[in-house]
Amino acid sequence: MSLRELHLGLGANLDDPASTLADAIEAIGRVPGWSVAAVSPLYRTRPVGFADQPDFYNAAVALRAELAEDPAAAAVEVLVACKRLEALFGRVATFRNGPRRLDIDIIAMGDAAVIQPRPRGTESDTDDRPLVVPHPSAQERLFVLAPLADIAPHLRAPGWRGTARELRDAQARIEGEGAVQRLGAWDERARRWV
Ligand code: PH2
Ligand code: MG
Ligand code: MG
Repeated sequence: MSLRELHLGLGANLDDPASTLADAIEAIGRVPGWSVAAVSPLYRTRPVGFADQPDFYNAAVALRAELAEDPAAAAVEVLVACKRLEALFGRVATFRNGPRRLDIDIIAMGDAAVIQPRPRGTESDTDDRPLVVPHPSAQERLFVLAPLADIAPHLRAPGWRGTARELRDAQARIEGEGAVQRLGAWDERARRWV
């Protein structure tokens, strides 16, 4: 086992997304061996990939997680935990980029770079893409980069063209400032965004 830095992206756009995400962060912190190091502000974001659905709420969290020594095994462990939490929060399979109660994605896992078939039962909703860490689309998604840059501005995951802050600034110019809107900061005591 080894202690790894882990950055997760959270998204939701059904029912009460802000409550779901706050409760999900609580649950993430209760995964054995994981501890939450930082929680980003909450953002309301324009849907990417499939426009005709409610706005998303997005956030990012930084964790220290006790995980397998082998990076691929560690990534699979994280994936399994994230999928279990998504199911616990009532996620049902729809279609790629479609609406969901809770999505938890691995954005980056320290200096690990992994491409690994997904274990049975954790395949994505509609296709059989492998598990890829760092997340293959993170660099092109302001809804990932904006909250991430708030908690990890200097993070530069393997293969990235720049730091989280540089990528966010570049992507904000592409998507336009209206693509994401910061709603509030995480209040550690209230365990909510305020
Ligand atoms: N997640 C997607 C597809 N599109 N758009 C926004 N704004 N936020 C998301 O979290 C999101 C999305 C697939 O996971
Ligand atoms: Mg996602
Ligand atoms: Mg996902």
